[in-house]
Amino acid sequence: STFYERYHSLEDIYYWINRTTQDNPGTVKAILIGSSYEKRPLYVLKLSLNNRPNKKAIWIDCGIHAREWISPAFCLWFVQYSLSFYKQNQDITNILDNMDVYVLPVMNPDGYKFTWTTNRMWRKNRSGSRSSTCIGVDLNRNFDANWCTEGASCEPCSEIYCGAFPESEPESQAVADFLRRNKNSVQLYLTIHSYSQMLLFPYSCSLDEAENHNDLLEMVQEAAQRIRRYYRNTYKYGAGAKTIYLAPGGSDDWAYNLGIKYAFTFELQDRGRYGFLLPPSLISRACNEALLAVKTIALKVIEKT
Ligand code: 0X9
Ligand code: ZN
Repeated sequence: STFYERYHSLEDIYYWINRTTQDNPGTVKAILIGSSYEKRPLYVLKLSLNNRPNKKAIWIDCGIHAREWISPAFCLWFVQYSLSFYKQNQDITNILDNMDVYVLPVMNPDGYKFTWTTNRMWRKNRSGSRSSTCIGVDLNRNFDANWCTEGASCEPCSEIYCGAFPESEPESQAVADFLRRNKNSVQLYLTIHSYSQMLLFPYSCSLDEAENHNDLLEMVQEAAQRIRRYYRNTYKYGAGAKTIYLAPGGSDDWAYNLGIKYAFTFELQDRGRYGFLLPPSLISRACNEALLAVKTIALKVIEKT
């Protein structure tokens, strides 16, 4: 199997980030956007495949939840695919001619490291709190979108602990700060999770309908249709709260409210057979399906804007 068909330790991923920037000096840059609770660097790769000025951008983050290993694997896959198939594949060429892409391969490095060394099923980050001996905040409950209402917990021992206040965690704050600084260029926000095979869009923090609900629905419907056609696999799709559950404080809803009107959460393979323990032999299938969804949605954003 190739490098991209295996899961990688955090050290390997940092090494890969370094190698990828060195090998692609004109097109890939690493941007340090902050550091984790345990002081690990948070690097975003900026892919800029041609020098057209004033380009819009796509943001993709992976690894918010530590145990969802297919997610960082997808970010690596996406970068490799973009660099290899620019000028080879029409869809990715069209996308990269019109948009830069910011890729955060591991938003929660401390948690990811912990799943490799100590507890494979860890979800949250690794921050300590004054009030409890329990460790970790759910970074996808820590954003400022109906923060800590129904669907999150204010109990530090909970798997869906929202933290002491919105953006209390250095990881969520780094991402939020970066997106605030770049909100005029970023038009499409994507966050990659697993598992359950779903393509979700706002809102998850309330039962309200997003103002462009029909646009968003049409985009994920088309993506799911193409996955069914090309890979014979089924993805559910819809607004988060009605498709999966009410879950406030998520990054997608927050980015949407910031003004990034195309915001999506992808839940990759599988539907529960292996769950978070998706075997390496299924990485390529899972990533190709997600890639098809990214392409479908990105092309539609370019068409609409
Ligand atoms: O609960 C979550 O954070 C996500 N599911 S997961 O199994 N990967 O934990 C779903 C997130 C959907 N979006 C929001 N809740 N904003
Ligand atoms: Zn997740």
